[in-house]
Amino acid sequence: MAIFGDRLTCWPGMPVHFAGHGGQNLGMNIPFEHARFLKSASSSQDFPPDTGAEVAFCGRSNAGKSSAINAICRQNCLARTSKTPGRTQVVNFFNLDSDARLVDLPGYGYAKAPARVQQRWQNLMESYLVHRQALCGLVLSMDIRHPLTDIDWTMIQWSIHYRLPLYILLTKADKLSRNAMAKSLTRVTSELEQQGFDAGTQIFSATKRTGISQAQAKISAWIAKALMRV
Ligand SMILES: Nc1nc2c(ncn2[C@@H]2O[C@H](COP(=O)(O)OP(=O)(O)O)[C@@H](O)[C@H]2O)c(=O)[nH]1
Ligand SMILES: [Mg+2]
Repeated sequence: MAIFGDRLTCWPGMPVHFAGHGGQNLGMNIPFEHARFLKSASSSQDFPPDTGAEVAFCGRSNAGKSSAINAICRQNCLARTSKTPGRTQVVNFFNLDSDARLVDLPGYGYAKAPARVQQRWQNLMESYLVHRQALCGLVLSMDIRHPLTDIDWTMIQWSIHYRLPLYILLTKADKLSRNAMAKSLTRVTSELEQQGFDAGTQIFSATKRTGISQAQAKISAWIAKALMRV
């Protein structure tokens, strides 16, 4: 079984903990730009200790999850991006603070992957999403040109089932005109409403740096809320 050493080529240094910057004091001022790679895990045994608060990014392969993490942290090479769908078979953890992390989950929905690879992906996702106590919110990235595929709906339903707050990024917005962008946002929002799902949705572009502050605000609010409960 090939385990892809995602993002290691980009790693500029050792993981950093920010002394004197405990999660309880994070409030809305999470130092996204200081985010550092913590570790890659190819099985649940390798996950870091299940403490503090984590926000995980999920979505189809190639939807722009890793690019979104980089843009939100205002770094170019924090999470490794790829033009080849489905290469990532690990869960990547990034420290925002000693108590707060972002997590880049492996992508789903790549048709060419052999069944055993897909099964392994599913096991890894389940071992993370079902059991992870620190998980306080799920960010679902969907290409704004192809939103709400069947597997996206599965993730949405799953987030409800496991009571995970969900937030949606409509990524690669730079690929559409303003008008088409607005139409896609309206369509997604109303389809979610019709189906009875209450998930915030926003337009996002890593390339044009659109929607970064809005996404940061959502993530910060989730983390602040989760850490106050601890
Ligand atoms: N035009 C454009 N391309 C993007 C954007 N975000 C990601 N991409 C490209 O989409 C591909 C997949 O991105 P990546 O972040 O690796 O997707 P992931 O598989 O979901 O992590 C890469 O070639 C990125 O350069 C964006 O906002 N605009
Ligand atoms: Mg990725």
